[in-house]
Order: sequence, then structure tokens, then C-alpha cells
Amino acid sequence: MADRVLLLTGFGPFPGVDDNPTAALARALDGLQLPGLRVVSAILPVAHPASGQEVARLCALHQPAALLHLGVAQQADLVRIEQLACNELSFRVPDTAGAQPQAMPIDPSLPLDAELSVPWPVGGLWAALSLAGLPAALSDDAGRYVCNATFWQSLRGGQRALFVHVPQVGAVAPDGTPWTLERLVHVATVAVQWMAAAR
Ligand code: PCA
Repeated sequence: MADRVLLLTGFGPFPGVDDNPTAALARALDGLQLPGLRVVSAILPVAHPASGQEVARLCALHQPAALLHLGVAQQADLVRIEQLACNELSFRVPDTAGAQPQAMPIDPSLPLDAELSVPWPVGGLWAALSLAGLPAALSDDAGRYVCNATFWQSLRGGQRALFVHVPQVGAVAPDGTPWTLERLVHVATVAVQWMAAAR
């Protein structure tokens, strides 16, 4: 049987972030082969609903067994494993299509504060990252921007999606270690390996 696909996504630039490290992570892991699973990467536009629509197109094409979304969190000093997606769009800066909704639902048929839970036992990923010396925390707030909206749409679409926010290259972890692109590649690799084992 052909290997199943793990669809890994990063994002392109957006206002305030000219060089999104998650685009480099997507490129670095594209084609990675794991037991029974192959990574297929894509870079999503930072615009709603275009990013979710692109994910839906890629899912129809590749029928992935799992999705790993990576996004950058500008103020973060450690890796954030997102446990919840929320039905709210409240953009601090416009997306790349120029939209800046405030207190708008992603899915108008549900309340603004509706939440969806990650379908992975993410405590295990936190442990795997910690064991690898990569500072991480479980988060219950994925923001109200395009990352959260993309995560929401993937979960609403029935995908086994996981969302991990990474710090900017150059941010300093609480233990004093700087985040380099190499360390972020390590984060993404540990996440993919953990997903292949946990699925
Ligand atoms: N971070 C933004 C969108 C794209 C990205 O990498 C966010 O946290 O919503």
C-alpha cells in the first residue's frame, strides 16, 4: 500500500512579519519519509478564507492521514501547542487580502465563542519536545487571526489537524537559548515524528 500523507503547512509573510520562518520549515521537511508516512508540504497565504480553502484543496488532492499546521507567534518565547480553535475573527493587523474583521464568526451558524478541540493527545508532544530540549507549552489560545481561522476550518472539515505556533528566529527561550532556524526545524521534525507514532 502506498504511504499515507502527512500534510505539513507553513505560512507566507504578513504585516509585521516579512520572513515567516514557517515557510522555511515547510520547505525543509517536504518529502521527509517516515515509517508508512510521507510529508507533503505547502505554504499557505495569510488571508481568510483563502488559507482554509487552500487546505481543503490540498486535502482533496492528497487525502492526508494527518495535518500539521505551523505558524509563527510574534511575541512567543517558546513553542505553543494549540489545544483549541475558536470561531472568532478579530484581526490586530489586516490579512494579506486587506481584510481586518472584528468580532466576526468564522462559521456564522455557531456562536462567536464556540471552540473546537485538537484531536491529538498533545501532552505527549509536549513531553517529546521537552525531552529533546525544546521549550514548549500547551496553549488554549491560538489567537483570533489567520492561524486560528485555518485551524478552525481544518477541524470543522473533519481533519486530524494539529497546530503548533513557533517563536520568531532570534527570540530567546526562557532558559536563555536563542531560537535559530535549525532549532525550529528540530521542533517541526519532532512534531512530525511524534504524529507518525501517535496516529
Ligand atoms: N502567524 C499568524 C498567521 C500566519 C502566521 O504564521 C497567526 O498566528 O495567526
